[in-house]
Amino acid sequence: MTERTLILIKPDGVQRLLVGRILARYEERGLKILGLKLLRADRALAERHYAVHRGKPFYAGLVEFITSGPLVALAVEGPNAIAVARATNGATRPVEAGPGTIRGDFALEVAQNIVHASDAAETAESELAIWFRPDELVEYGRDIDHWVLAADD
Ligand code: IDP
Ligand code: MG
Repeated sequence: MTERTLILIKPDGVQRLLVGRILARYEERGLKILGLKLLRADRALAERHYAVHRGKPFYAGLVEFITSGPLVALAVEGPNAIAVARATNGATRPVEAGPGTIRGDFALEVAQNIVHASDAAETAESELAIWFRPDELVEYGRDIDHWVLAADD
């Protein structure tokens, strides 16, 4: 099923000059980029995004970290995009993330794990709405769609 999901390259990914290489992984997989921007999240935006984690011991540090510098937000679309993006990112704890995943290749610490991706259809919808206005998402066809998507996708 065609899905859309929200991905963030967190401030550590930007500071470590990994934006291009990380974007390439989603792009080369075939996910279609519908929205893309670099911004510095303020506290209100970070708290909305991480509302589900409020009250957890790592929450304060999480908000501090995600607001500590610019990040890259992207909206992508594709078959099973939610699961595909999370698999591309790898496990939350980098020690458990397999080689070949973004976290498995570039991260060591859970608090500096480089990327975020929505975890379910409902969170993808609400997180996309937090980070992108509807007019910031661009719908378009790609010539390669014929090669990477089934006819009924
Ligand atoms: P996810 O990013 O893989 O969906 P979540 O459980 O939703 O993982 O946690 C959100 C983020 O909070 C993680 O990506 C990670 O950066 C941070 N985090 C999760 N658990 C811990 C922890 O135990 N200590 C510090 N940071 C954590
Ligand atoms: Mg999560």
